Amino acid sequence: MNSDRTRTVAKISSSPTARELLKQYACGPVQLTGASNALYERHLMFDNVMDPKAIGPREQYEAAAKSVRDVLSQRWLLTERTYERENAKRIYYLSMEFLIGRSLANNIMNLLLDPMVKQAVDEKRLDWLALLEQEPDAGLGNGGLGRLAACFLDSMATMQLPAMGYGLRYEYGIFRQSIRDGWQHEEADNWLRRPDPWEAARPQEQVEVRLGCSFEVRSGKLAAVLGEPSILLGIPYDRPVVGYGGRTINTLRLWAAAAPEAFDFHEFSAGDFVGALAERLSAETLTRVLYPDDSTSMGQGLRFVQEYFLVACSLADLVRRFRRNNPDWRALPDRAAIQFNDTHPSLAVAELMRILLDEAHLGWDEAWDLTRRTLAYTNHTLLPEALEKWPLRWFEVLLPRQLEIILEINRRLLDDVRNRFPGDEGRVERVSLIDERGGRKVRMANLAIVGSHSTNGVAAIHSGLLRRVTVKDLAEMFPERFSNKTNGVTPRRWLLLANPALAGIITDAIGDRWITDLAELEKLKPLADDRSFRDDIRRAKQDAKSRFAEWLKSTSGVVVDPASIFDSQIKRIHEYKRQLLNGLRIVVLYNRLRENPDLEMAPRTFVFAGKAAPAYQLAKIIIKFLNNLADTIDADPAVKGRLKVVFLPEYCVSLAERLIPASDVSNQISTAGYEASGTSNMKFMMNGALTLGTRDGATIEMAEAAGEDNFFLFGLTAEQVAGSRGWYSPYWHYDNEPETRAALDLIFSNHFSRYEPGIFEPLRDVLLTHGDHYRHLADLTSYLEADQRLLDLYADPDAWVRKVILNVASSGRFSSDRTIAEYASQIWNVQPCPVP
Ligand code: 26Q
Repeated sequence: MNSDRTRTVAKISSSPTARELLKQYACGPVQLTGASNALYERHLMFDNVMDPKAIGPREQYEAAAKSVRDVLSQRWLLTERTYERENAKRIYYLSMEFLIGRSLANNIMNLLLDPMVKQAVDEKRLDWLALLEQEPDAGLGNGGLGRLAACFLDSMATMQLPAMGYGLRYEYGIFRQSIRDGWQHEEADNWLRRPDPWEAARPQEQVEVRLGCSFEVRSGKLAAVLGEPSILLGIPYDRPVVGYGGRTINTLRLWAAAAPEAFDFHEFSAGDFVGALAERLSAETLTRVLYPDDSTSMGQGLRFVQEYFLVACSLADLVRRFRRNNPDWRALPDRAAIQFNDTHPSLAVAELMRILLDEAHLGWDEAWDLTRRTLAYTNHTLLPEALEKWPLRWFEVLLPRQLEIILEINRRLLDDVRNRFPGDEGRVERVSLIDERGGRKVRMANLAIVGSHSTNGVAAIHSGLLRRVTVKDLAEMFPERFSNKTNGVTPRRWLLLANPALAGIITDAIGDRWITDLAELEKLKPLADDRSFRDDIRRAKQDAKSRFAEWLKSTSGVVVDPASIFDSQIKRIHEYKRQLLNGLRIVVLYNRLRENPDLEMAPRTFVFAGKAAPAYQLAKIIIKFLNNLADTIDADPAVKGRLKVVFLPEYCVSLAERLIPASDVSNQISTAGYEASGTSNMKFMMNGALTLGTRDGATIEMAEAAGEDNFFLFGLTAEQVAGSRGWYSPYWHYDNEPETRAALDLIFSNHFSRYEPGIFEPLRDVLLTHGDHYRHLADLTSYLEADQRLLDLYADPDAWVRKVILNVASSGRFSSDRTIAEYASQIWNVQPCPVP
């Protein structure tokens, strides 16, 4: 087992004995019962569960996970019983994505079981790291939005909030990425091939979902059969969400689709055995696979059905729970706060109205009031082309009743607009829930804003732009509904678990309260002037870099120099995130070294990782470009040992946990105004990387917190980007900036595509011919200047580590605990409900 981590956590948990710890997990004050004692005996760190000599690492992993699951199971039940008994107001977090990653080490840490596990691992001489590697990442998300949902679950459980996550149990998560000849290839992520010890099926709590049509699979595509209403089953699979300290264990409930009967006996007796089974098959297709974030090419019908399925299952489930203790429907907003993670679950506006009208038999006004007071919406994107719109036709076929309700909501809304702004038909057209241009479509963001009491953005700049630009007219009508909730990340996974060495140093210096109150990190500020503390921090970073280099070599054969600067950019590949700008920076540095071999420049390793949506051709070319850049630089003796570029395949939560602690520099270089928040920026800051970034998303607030002197900001502001739309020409930069021109000429001379001439011509289109929409060339020079300032600082190791410490010390605000505290008090009006 990782000895660093053991040391840290043993200290943090003030070393309660193993038996004391286990008592806590046997229900509350009750003594260990006979049954739990037996469990304790049987599973006390997998005693009889395995003979390490006889079984392989996968079996060892399963045994360890099952032991941990047994330890938490009573506490899990008690948490639910407590909420039920207290009739507590609950948070329901609805999300199409939960990017969880691995659970074993995280659950052990949050349960404070490390000392016991370490003991067992030592006694049994287990290869703990190999065992941990057996767990597949639960990759049920694309990126930031899905990972945010997972961080929020951790914070809500840690803060003892009565919360439940609702999502879909995809059989295949985000595709797995491999790189061949520099190109991305996608493979299926069959993460449930082996049984998952963290999930508990609850078939007795299944729900029915009614649809206005039936489906068949025709040549691999789902086709609606009109006029034949059908029923699907939602089967819940629950996963424990362990709060830090192990007192609260909340639930993430994921729905799997199934057909109502194993066979349709009617058809069976008529001899159509295969037809009956095929129906079952098509029902299960629904939750088969996560849609890759392909914000620009929407319009897949199956995704629409998935979204409704999540909404229908979750509302049926939570309404049933509400009705058990609440005879009066009017108490709904006092018992439930439902948060939408983007518009993906916003069909819930219509579905909740349907339940209140048709099942509770309330009048429209009362149903509308309850619906709005229960629901809240978080927006994660400003790109107009990424705002969800679904064809009206699909509603007619699949959800006719919900469509009727949406049209009635719209009729009342537009009446209101015409009353308040007489004669302003332009405004009527803009706020309408229906986009009448082209085929009629329902605007899901408008539906979510109108049908809820709260709309928030995820960083100050983003919330401002949302209000002032993207949905200006709605914000003018309902100003009190709009607010900002700047994102955060959980310091348990992203610091304590991912970086035990740094976590240990921090705890030695200021105690362990930072784990649940990250603002405590402020206390590190004076230590920036403490020589021995600076040495400790430097050593921790150096060790993390060496560990990463060893891991990389042993898993891929790639060799990086831990004495070089590790400069990372890891995120989905997208034009607005500007991996291309980073690539251009590297080409300029490469040219400088080729032209002037004596140039003094600290050795650098540039690391990229990220997936491109399978249909996003240009993003795939960017990946190819970065890989060719890496190969060309490797093969060029002129820069050997000075520049190294690495593209790591299969970016995922587990890779981020390895790479972030080892990074010196974090690149957050989106075109200003386009990145809603960013969250990896926060993880890097907590782990002692310095940020090279644009004034975008939460990076702006990070720089404010750390002081701009301790940050490396560059580039156009969002206002300047917007203001340049009329007149900007990338050719000006090409014509007037020699380094920019030389970099582009080198790319277009096929220097990086010697054997594949012309493959990077699409980059010429993007950067020059088509006007450089994302302003790469406009920001390249100031990027290089900021980069130089960073290199100058690196030359003074003391000054560098000072800034590192000030950054870590200023990162407290970016804990998801702070974010959740704001949602809880300002949107949800919920209080903690401690489990005794
Ligand atoms: C929509 C319809 C059909 C298919 C896919 C989608 C889809 C799926 C995922 C659309 C968008 C997403 C994901 C968006 C996302 O991750 N946004 C990021 O959210 C983070 C958390 O708030 C922010 O930090 C990032 O800035 C933002 O890009």
